[in-house]
Amino acid sequence: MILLRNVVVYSPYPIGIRDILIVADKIAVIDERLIVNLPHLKTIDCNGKIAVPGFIDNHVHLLGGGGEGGFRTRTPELSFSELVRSGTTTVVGCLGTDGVTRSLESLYAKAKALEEEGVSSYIYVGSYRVPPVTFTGSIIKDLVLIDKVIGVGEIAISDHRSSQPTMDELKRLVSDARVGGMLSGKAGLVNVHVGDGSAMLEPLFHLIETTEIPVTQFLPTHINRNLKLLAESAKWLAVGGTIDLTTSVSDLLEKRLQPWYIFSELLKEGFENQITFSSDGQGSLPRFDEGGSFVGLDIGKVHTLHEQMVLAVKNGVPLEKALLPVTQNVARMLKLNRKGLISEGMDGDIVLLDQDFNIDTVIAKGKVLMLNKQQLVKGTFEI
Ligand code: FWO
Ligand code: ZN
Repeated sequence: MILLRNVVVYSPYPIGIRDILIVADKIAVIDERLIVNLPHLKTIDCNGKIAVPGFIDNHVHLLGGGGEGGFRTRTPELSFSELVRSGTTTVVGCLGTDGVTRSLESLYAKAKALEEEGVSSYIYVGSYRVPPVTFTGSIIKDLVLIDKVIGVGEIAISDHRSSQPTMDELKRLVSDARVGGMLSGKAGLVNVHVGDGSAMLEPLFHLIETTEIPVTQFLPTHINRNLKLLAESAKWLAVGGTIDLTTSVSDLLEKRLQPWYIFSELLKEGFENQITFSSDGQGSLPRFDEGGSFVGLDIGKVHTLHEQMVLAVKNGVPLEKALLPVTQNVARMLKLNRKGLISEGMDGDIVLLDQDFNIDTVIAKGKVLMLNKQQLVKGTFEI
């Protein structure tokens, strides 16, 4: 049992200074002044600290990804500590371009390992390609029978590395994801990797126009990869769609493509509930020099999720708004009903930020993983 004393709570909405009692893995009580007299109570004095929901990263290559420049460019797998230090308490794992040397079975085992080590984890089935790789041969069966599976992705469109899926193939895939989601009470979300190709979001518009499938079944990602795609996404927002912005972008990337900046602009137009951030952690990212020439590959970093949220705040976005793309909006898209909110009955996933919004303390499923900037729990084989 953990008692957080005198903490400024952003649920993400500001609810004032509160005491928060966490019992086992849940937030049990939130009140102005709690008198608790129980054995085994761990009290954390939170004076001057801000409690926010643990961050949810909806697109991470848990096993590593890449390989697009040959075997040596396969990227390494994620360590548990990187998640803890990023304040990320819920993660969704995916395969990427490579659905051959990376398997769903390994992805599942990695997600299970991270869960055992202390965070919440889920996975998407599929890779870039259609028909998708699955566990059972069927997206519907995977969603219904395998707890960790909450959707499909990252399915590539408008990209030279995609499988050039036909509209009929995409229709069947999305329909399976939707029905599998309905039958299992999960989101059945389709996470769509959008490349630099000129078709941009065209296949997705076609899908929602020619089927009964709602726009909320999709989460297109990497929307901030170029200005044309970003401009095109205004239409997607206008029909009620949500867009995902990749936070593992170079500092050199121009301001107009930085997630924090896009969010601050779209906030003014009232789209704050239709934007999510994800890190693309451990995925491979092409790197360019100041002149724009390709110089190699970088690796996506999960800590960029928190960084972009903080950049939004430091550039004038209220904290309660800046938190939306990394907490509540993601939980809604993924139908994670006990995540993304500090409220009684929700999972005990809380991050304490210091006055400068640095990560100070991380609690996941009621377990303290980091306290006063000291990491308490490490991955199994980490020193
Ligand atoms: C993006 C992940 C890309 C992998 O287009 O999609 O390559 O499997 O590791 N990364 N293919 C990165 C841009 C958004 C910058 C991936 C990658
Ligand atoms: Zn991608």
